[in-house]
Amino acid sequence: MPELAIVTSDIHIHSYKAFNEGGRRLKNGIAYLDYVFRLADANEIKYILLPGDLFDKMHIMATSVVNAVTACLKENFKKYPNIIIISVSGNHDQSSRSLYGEPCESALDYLNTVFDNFRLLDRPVDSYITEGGNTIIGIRYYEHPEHFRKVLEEVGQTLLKGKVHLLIHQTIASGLPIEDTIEPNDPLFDPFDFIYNAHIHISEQLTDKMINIGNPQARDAGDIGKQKGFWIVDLDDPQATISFKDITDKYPQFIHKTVGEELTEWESDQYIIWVPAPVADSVKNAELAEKFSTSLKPSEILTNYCSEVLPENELKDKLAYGLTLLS
Ligand SMILES: [Mn+2]
Repeated sequence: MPELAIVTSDIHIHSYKAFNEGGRRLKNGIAYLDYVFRLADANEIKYILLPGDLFDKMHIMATSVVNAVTACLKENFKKYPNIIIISVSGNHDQSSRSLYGEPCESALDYLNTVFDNFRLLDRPVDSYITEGGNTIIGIRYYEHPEHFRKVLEEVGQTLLKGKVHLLIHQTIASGLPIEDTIEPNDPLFDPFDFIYNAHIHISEQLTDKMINIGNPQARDAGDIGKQKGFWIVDLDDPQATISFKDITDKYPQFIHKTVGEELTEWESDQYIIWVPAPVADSVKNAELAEKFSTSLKPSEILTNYCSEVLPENELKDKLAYGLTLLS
């Protein structure tokens, strides 16, 4: 029997004020949690690995969010008593600074306290041994790269059983103009069989044994054009089995629409960012904008272009030749 796990992170459940018609932002976050449990149960998957940012607002949590997440987990753990969530805290779960050698307050602490099947591995000594004898170990989000490296080095020196799976929450392969915490192929990762990194909202396989998990639902305009989903892995053979499940279309996506444009049925269910219609700054520009609008056919744009730039005696021949190139 393979020992399967779902790997998901950065759900960022919150009662966002924007794009929140009918309270749908919080509802969608809870719907995703429910979906993960159902999927796990239907596929005999025992473990849900969730390295952080279950929540979004860590300092003052909305009552509606605390209540909804607690009720959702209570119901699902009761319905599916074999399923276990294994987690570490992300920066969005933490309400105090996360520094080396100091405790850190996390919103996930209460879930760890309330639910036997919610295991928080914020202290690396809390490693979890699966039924099949594999080890799950975690490092919570650390604010400073050197603090993270220190803990990573310590964890790597402990003797661990079976395949060793490391859950982390750091800036790795971000592609952003900020300094990453660590390189994916750093030798400090050598002691681990597979590394699952949260925090970056782009799903990507970084090396043979490391992924950026990515977020399962669009959270903001930064998610436009990016695949959203989660991963499934066999803990006995992670490198050969890790696979991404694309659910981009399952929940609303952010889309741009021009003010005044009509919405299709699909569009009306999305998170719509309305952008102003382009305004021409003179009559001449308005005419040009109309002649070269992207809503025109290529042949129309070419005809308008040739009429604009060619002397009259050359127009007919050159335009005719140009049109043959388009077909
Ligand atoms: Mn994060």
